[in-house]
Amino acid sequence: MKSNPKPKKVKKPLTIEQKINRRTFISFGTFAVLSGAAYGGWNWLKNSPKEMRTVTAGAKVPLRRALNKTELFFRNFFSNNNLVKTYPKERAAKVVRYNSGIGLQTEPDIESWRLQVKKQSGEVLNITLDELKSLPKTEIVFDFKCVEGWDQISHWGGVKFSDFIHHFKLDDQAKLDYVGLVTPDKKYYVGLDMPSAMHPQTLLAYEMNDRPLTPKHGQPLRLIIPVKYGIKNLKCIGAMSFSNQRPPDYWAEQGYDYYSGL
Ligand SMILES: Nc1nc2c(c(=O)[nH]1)N[C@H]1C(S)=C(S)[C@@H](COP(=O)(O)O)O[C@H]1N2
Ligand SMILES: [Mo]
Repeated sequence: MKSNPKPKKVKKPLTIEQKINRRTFISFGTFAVLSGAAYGGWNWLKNSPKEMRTVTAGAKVPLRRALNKTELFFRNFFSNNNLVKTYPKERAAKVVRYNSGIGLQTEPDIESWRLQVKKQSGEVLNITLDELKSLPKTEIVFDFKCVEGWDQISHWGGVKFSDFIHHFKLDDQAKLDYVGLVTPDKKYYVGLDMPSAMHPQTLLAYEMNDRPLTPKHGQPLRLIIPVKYGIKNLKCIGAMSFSNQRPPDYWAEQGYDYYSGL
């Protein structure tokens, strides 16, 4: 005998109201889950330890890790001698912007000024401006960029940093990881990774627009490092040192990126 088939459950179509309720539930559910994830992520970052206090301001360790990855990417990008764009001289600004003069309060006496080069061994070279000027002069016209948001095409002349290294037999020093530069009064200082310092467009500049540097722009000698932001282009160099540790850096101590590459 045929048994009576169980009556099939018939799904009643949802009413409009039920549909809306269901959608609302799903939206809020999704929102809640994502918010939870975001909060969790933020909390994770908040509770992550701070990096060891060194020459850079204390960032959370995961953030520093991300910054270092970014830095590595740019290092690789520039290490194969990619050149910064250059311009014809006519494009260079006649009135060059002046920005910030930390360490420039006392004008150095050009006659007695020496570039102090401190080798890791402790040996110190005292180099005169004339000695630097006797080396081949390299000029560059490029777009100088400040982190504060302005840029300007400017024209500089001086000794290529790598020529300077070879001439003064500092090649062993250039095998170290960093160069440190400081003003004579030690109030402004920067640290540079060696590949950027040895980049073919990096200059120890003593001229701007074919004339000796003015006090405001770093007389008698300044750094011009086109692969980096203005903050690294130290005006009025007093001393230079070499090391495998990051030299102190004025703006990195304030939390700016140590590398500050473009
Ligand atoms: N000694 C010294 N060098 C310095 C600075 C400074 O304050 N002191 N400021 C830097 C910054 S932030 C910029 S943008 C450039 C500006 O160079 P300029 O004044 O020749 O345009 O110099 C850099 N070199
Ligand atoms: Mo700057």
